[in-house]
Amino acid sequence: MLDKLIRKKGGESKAGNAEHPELDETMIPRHVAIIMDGNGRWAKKRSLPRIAGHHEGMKTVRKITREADRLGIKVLTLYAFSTENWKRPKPEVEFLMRLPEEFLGTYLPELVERNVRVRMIGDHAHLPMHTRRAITKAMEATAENDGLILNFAMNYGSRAEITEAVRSIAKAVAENRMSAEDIDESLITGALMTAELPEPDLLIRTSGEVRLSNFMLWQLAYTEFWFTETLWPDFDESRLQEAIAVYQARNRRYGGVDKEDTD
Ligand code: V07
Repeated sequence: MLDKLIRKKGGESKAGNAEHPELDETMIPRHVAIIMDGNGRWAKKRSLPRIAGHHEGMKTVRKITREADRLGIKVLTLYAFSTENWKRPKPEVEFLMRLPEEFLGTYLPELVERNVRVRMIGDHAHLPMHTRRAITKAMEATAENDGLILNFAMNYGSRAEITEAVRSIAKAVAENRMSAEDIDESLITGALMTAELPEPDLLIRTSGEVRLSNFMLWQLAYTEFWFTETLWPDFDESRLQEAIAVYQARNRRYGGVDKEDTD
């Protein structure tokens, strides 16, 4: 009852929460992470080459970034390229590696104007030079922005990330800069590439696959998961709103009780 009274009234339908006017603006997830799956399948259904699906998926990135910002989400992490994706046919990998340039060539002015900060997690050292250059330019151009953080996971693998964190901590111990007894969870959290970000509140995976595929394994320990059959190029504002509505309904059920302490 009380949550109904607290919920803000009006302004929503015009702003665009058309299909989910019940969204509670006081309970928007801070950090939403998305595994953007189903681009190849979207293309196949239309007898188009896989790269056409990737290109269409890029347009969805713009749409969902705008909607995330409008809803007041603070961090949007998008799994754009995994360490496994190098196994794909070379022409497809080359096309994918051009997408950051195309995306930023088109939308960087808009991101700057909207106060969005572009970041990335993953191994940038082994990306093609042209890809790295485009992403670095965007990170520099938006470094002072304090609005939505648009965090691309590029050449990212969670086990590699954790391995690197363990290596850096082991080095500090070996060099007597710290002792093994000082190692705790917060130290490990701080050694990951997401050190400056809050943990994801909500993970979305599109296209009906129900796996983590080496994505943010440490960071997702307490995250709510939401899966949809919708293919990424078909994902839109109303699907994001639906995911958040489900997230809010789940969280509301705990009403003050620690989520991890219910049975
Ligand atoms: C990619 C489009 C979305 C669906 C998933 C696969 C294809 C945007 C970027 C991007 C990355 C970094 C950046 C700016 C934009 C991107 C790749 C693939 C590799 F700084 N979309 N997108 N990168 N797809």
